[in-house]
Amino acid sequence: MMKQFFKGIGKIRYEGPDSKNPLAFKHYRASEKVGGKSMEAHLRFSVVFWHTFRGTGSDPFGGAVYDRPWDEAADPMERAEDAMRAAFEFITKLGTPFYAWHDRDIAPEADDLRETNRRLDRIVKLARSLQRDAGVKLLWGTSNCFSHPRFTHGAGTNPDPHVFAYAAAQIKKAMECTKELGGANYVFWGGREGYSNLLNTDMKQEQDQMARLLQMAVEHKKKIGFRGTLLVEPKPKEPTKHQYDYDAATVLGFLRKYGLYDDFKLNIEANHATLAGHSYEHDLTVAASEGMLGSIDANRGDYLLGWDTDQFPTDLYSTTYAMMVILKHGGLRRGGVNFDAKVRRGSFDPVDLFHAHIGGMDAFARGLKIADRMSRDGLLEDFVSERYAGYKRGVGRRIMTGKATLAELERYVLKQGEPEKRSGREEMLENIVNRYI
Ligand code: XLS
Ligand code: NI
Ligand code: NI
Repeated sequence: MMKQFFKGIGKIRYEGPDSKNPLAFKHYRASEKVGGKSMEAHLRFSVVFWHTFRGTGSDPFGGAVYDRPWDEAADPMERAEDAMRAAFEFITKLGTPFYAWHDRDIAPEADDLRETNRRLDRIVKLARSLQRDAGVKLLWGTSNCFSHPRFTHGAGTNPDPHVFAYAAAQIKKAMECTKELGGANYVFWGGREGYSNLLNTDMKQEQDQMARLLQMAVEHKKKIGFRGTLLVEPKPKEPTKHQYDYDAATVLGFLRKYGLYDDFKLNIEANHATLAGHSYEHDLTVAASEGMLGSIDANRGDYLLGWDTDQFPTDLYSTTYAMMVILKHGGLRRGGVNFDAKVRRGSFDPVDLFHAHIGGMDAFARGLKIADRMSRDGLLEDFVSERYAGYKRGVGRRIMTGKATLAELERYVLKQGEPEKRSGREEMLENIVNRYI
């Protein structure tokens, strides 16, 4: 008899916007076509292993509050297997096509690396058969090089090359496991790749080290024939005071500087963008307008709190603006909408995990539909292209094609005088968006 971890909860179905059933989708219908493509193919939803199956509800003021039925066994490997089975029961009932993990979420670390890797192999084998049975795929794997005490001063940016070597070994193995499970991407989030005090830090040395680690990862990817995309996930702070991968623009500059630009794309997370003082759509636009948007971590921060609260995304403006950027730049391709989000400490029942994901999926489904309608009507696009149309002709064209000089433009102004004032029409445009929402 297979253990059941979410007893009494069946497959989550689409019941439409009028349904009052909290365990039904009101807007997300996997097979429904939006602009010629199914919602499932547009959104490529993914459940994260860490928050959903390894989260305990702990915070700086108190320990674990979730009593998860998959965490009951005495043996840590039996707990790991139970958690993996619970994950697949959950994902199958919810109906997302993808999931994502850190190495240490799926298999607990042992006393030495050899045994730790053996544990990983055992769990990867189980995951492989569960993936096959459920038809669920791995959106990305990643390595947790930030929780263990050895990474207190960073992983790739650690002043001690022995720690660097440990991170390298971990990444090697995690990338191989990701390949084994057919992962579509592999993510680098540099949890402690930053500093807390400049007095003990050689910033340039640390960034050179980080680049070396990423260069080695590119080499290893080629060596083992891993076909997924390598992604860097920017975040400005937390846990360190200052993280080197501050935001999308900073990471793009870093990748360019170190010759890594063609081998990576970005994974953009909402709450990280807002911690950096940007909106989600800002960082998505920075990445997407260069063709560097690889995937997205979907969540939401709290504007009244200054940390990474990782709440589930329910704000329709945010999901709409995000989907506008994504549709405009041709979709998520190999990426997905990955719920890097957790239920609140007080939401400790397993059913809360369903409510949270259903809400996030519905919010993105609505964002997708609204963004698709807006883009088909084209009002906003037309406004923007008209706003810059001057650069397609006359003096604007000469500027953009490199023909104009400062002297020529001086003559132009002397002849033409003052430019005409033109409103940016922000309020009108916001009202247009509201009409669709
Ligand atoms: C933490 C990050 C992390 C990455 C994966 O803030 O969002 O969860 O997505 O390491
Ligand atoms: Ni985060
Ligand atoms: Ni994330």
